Amino acid sequence: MEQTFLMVKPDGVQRNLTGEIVNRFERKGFKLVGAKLMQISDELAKTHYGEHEDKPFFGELVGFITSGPVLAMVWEGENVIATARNMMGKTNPLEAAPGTIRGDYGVTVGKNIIHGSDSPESAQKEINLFFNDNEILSYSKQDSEWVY
Ligand code: RTP
Ligand code: MG
Repeated sequence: MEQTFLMVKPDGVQRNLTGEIVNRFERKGFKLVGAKLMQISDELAKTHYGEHEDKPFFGELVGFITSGPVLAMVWEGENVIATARNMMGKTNPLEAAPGTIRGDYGVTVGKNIIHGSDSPESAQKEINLFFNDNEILSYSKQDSEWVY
């Protein structure tokens, strides 16, 4: 089953939005299979956001993501990668639709509450970067085909 890496960024943790965000993905029907509250090191942040290293906002991005605890998570379900991106909304909260996480709670692009993998390749890479194999659990919730 498809898995994605989602992370409540430091602003989401500071603003007490972690429960709200977990709630949205649970209610949507996805399954939480890994989670940890952690403070990201400079090295991990630079690897995670490596694709942006030449961008003018890279320093600010790394500084922010390492500034406080984040909730790193692995979620599982059919099409969870693309669906989670839709539920997050556009990168810039100004353009994110109401009803999305960034549309409902974000204001500025630099502090947009949540990260989510943008493709199957980045999901695999990011899950491996943040989690050991034994930190991702395999379990069933209900004997049903439509509950992931
Ligand atoms: P993320 O990787 O955090 O899930 O966000 P994303 O895919 O929607 O956006 P991406 O293009 O990967 O950008 C990564 C993060 O960099 C910050 N950013 N700042 N100041 C700026 O113009 C700017 N542009 C991007 C955002 O916090 C974005 O989430
Ligand atoms: Mg991205």
